Amino acid sequence: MRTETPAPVRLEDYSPPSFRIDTVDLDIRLAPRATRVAARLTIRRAGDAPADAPLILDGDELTLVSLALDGQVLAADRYRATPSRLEIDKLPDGPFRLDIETRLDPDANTKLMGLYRSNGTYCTQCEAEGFRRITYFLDRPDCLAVYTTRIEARASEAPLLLGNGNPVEQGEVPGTDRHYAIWHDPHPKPSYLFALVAGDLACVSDRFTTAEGRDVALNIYVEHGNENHCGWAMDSLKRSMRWDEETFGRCYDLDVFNIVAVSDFNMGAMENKGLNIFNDKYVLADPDTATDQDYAGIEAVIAHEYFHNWTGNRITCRDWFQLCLKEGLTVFRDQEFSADMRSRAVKRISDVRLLKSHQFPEDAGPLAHPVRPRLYHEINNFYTATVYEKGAEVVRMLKTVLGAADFRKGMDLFFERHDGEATTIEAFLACFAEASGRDLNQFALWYEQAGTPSLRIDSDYDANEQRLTLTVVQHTPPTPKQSDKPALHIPVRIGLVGPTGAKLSHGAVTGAQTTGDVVHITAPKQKVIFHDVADRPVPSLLRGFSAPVTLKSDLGDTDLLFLAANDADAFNRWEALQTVVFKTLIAQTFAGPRQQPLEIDPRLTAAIEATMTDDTLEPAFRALCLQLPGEADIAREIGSNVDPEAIHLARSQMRAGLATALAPSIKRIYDGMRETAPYAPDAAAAGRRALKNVLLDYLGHAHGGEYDALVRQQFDAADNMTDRLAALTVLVHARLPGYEDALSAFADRHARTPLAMDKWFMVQATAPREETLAAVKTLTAHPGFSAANPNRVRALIGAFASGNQSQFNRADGAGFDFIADFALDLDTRNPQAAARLLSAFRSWRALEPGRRARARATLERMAQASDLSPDVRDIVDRCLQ
Ligand code: B3K
Ligand code: ZN
Repeated sequence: MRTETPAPVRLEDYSPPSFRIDTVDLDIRLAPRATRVAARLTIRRAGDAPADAPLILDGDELTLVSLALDGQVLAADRYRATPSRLEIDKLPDGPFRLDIETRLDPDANTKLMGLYRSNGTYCTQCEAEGFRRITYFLDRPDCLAVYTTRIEARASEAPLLLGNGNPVEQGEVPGTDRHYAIWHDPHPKPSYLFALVAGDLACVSDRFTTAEGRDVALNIYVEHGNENHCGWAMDSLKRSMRWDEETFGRCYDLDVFNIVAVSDFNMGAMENKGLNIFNDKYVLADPDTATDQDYAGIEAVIAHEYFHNWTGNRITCRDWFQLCLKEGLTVFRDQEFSADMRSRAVKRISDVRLLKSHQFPEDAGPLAHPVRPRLYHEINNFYTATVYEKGAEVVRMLKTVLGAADFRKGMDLFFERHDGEATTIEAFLACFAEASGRDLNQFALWYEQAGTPSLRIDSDYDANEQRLTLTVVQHTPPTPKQSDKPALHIPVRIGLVGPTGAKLSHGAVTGAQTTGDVVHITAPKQKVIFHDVADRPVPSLLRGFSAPVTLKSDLGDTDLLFLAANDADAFNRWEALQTVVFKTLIAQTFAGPRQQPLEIDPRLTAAIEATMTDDTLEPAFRALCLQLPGEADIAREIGSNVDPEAIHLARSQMRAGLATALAPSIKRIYDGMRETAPYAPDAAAAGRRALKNVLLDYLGHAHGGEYDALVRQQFDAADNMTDRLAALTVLVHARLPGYEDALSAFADRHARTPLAMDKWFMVQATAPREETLAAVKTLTAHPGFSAANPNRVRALIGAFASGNQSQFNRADGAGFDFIADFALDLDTRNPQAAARLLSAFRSWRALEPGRRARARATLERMAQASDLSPDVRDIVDRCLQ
């Protein structure tokens, strides 16, 4: 019997709360199985609320111990309490004081929401709706209160007691083995930003003086023994703090900033006010256990959470539909930070790759939703690539539309006008409209319409008239609950490249508004004319990926390869080459396995070789150009009737073909990228390793096995995880001689470092081979694996489901069944993690009929299961809709 689907929450039903909670005083007495939470709330009725409206507080699996109003115990007939709700009638207008005592069992909390223990450390996660698992509350983001938190625990069990804000007092509890600390956060905040940590942790400290002259203590807390692995995170934090001052004029606003790394955490990190809690994956790094990608990830996530202090915390969301107000904007800010710290072009290409591989498939499948959704069943399922990554693209477009100066004016106005408030996308956009004097009504549709718009651009050059005419057609495909969609305001950056490869100038542009090189496309179909163009140009369209659309143009391979070699816009050089590579891969996929060896257009091979050997280009950029699109990317471009096995074969053949054809130059560049200096995580050194390792992947897959020993040699000699893991991946995925020994050697070396062992699980789970499913099943019994730890689940099970297209989508359906069964079991303990795992099914409708039928059967089987969590129910139902 299937479980009931609860009623959805709708944006149009928003109404402000009937009561205000001004202050929250918490007294939390920690014990592993019986924690006691005494909450004292100062409440008053909202000015416009009806006098007889009851107070309805949210709860989730709570046990009420006692309840008092203004110091008087409340009679049982004055309230109704269930684990999920506390309702009190006949309350005065106030202000009045409510004392609520609840009892919790942190050890039994396997959902990792609310208060729980990770490796003996008490910690919390309250976003989105976890505070209601600690005490009854108006657990909604528009209820802002000032919090004071007293935390008490056994001194031996938890010598460290951390809360939000600034420390006020600490001491012993006389006559007991317990101690306490009091924290006060002067900034009103919503309950989702509440946090506490208590445990026995090591601390790494530093200081930062803000531009306003505030001296801030910075602390990073980690498990004992990890103190030496926090240097990069601390460095990233200080750089983030300075950058936000310089770029957005935003200073930190408390005397302490604490970061705690825990090993059991459902996501990357959490921006709780003054007390950020992190998945240890985004804090701990040393060259032996973390890759360059990990270093970059730490820098980005530390920055992201820090930037939330202004975009999210000081200005928060009115309701959860406005999630992109804080997430899209903060992702945009962290992307800009990383671009300034590293190479802007490389960062942009990496971000667009991520957007296309994660967000585009989401937008094209049954889980598609607008950047600002209008309806949800389970808010935790809306922390998506659409809200985060597409949300960031919309903010970037806003900057492109307005120009940097007006964008900054709009941001300043937003900070000035809404500081201390819980607000909306409309209020955000109004600041930019006002600061720039522009009408943003059409632009606002980006927040409302789901689906990736397609843009078709055909060009026609008239030599007599010296005119280039671009015919631009836009269309946004239908998505669940949205069929017809009006035209969007799409900013398209365009440059004209002349026959020599140099910029070609032009006169007036008619048929569209322009600002600088940005052409504003606003109608379903537009003819844009560039006048006074002296030579036939090759148009470089959508430079820098100025809008999140799928672009199709009439540029042929000759023009694309010309752009790949000459475009002044690095993003478009990469994109042009990718477009030709995609065409080859797709043609090969449809040609079928018999066409072997694959015919690669010699002009493409030459272009790839030219990029690889051009040492005027950054190595990191060359690495990105050489990396073939992933199998899921090829599937996305094909769009329907996808055969993942054929895609895998086509991609393997192309890699082997290029490797064999270019082996001597690949080997020469590989040798040139070998490092003699000790490991450093900076962008330049990481770029050289990236190029070297993409070349190693080619060599390891060249016909004839000539380079097998080289791969093994790199594995044995590596003095850092980036090089070691790259070599291990080639050894295992290509099944080169000695791959099993290499796996054992890796496991021996890293057995005591779970984050390094995650890479060992991941390499095996992503091997594109028939045997992988059985291997993954066996690995679930490995002592280093634990289904209770989200990082382990992601490394083994998540990597198989989302990172191994040919094996998850096996023709016999066994991949689907394995993931479904694993998720159903996980759902009984950690619904959020289970729901996230099931997002691997988001593209099932695009599969060829046989696999599609298997996927449907598996989803239908899940839908029939009883006792599904709301999280999993929501994903399964939407996948099937
Ligand atoms: N705001 C958190 C994410 C919370 C997810 C809740 N299911 C981390 C971040 O985006 O910075
Ligand atoms: Zn965020």
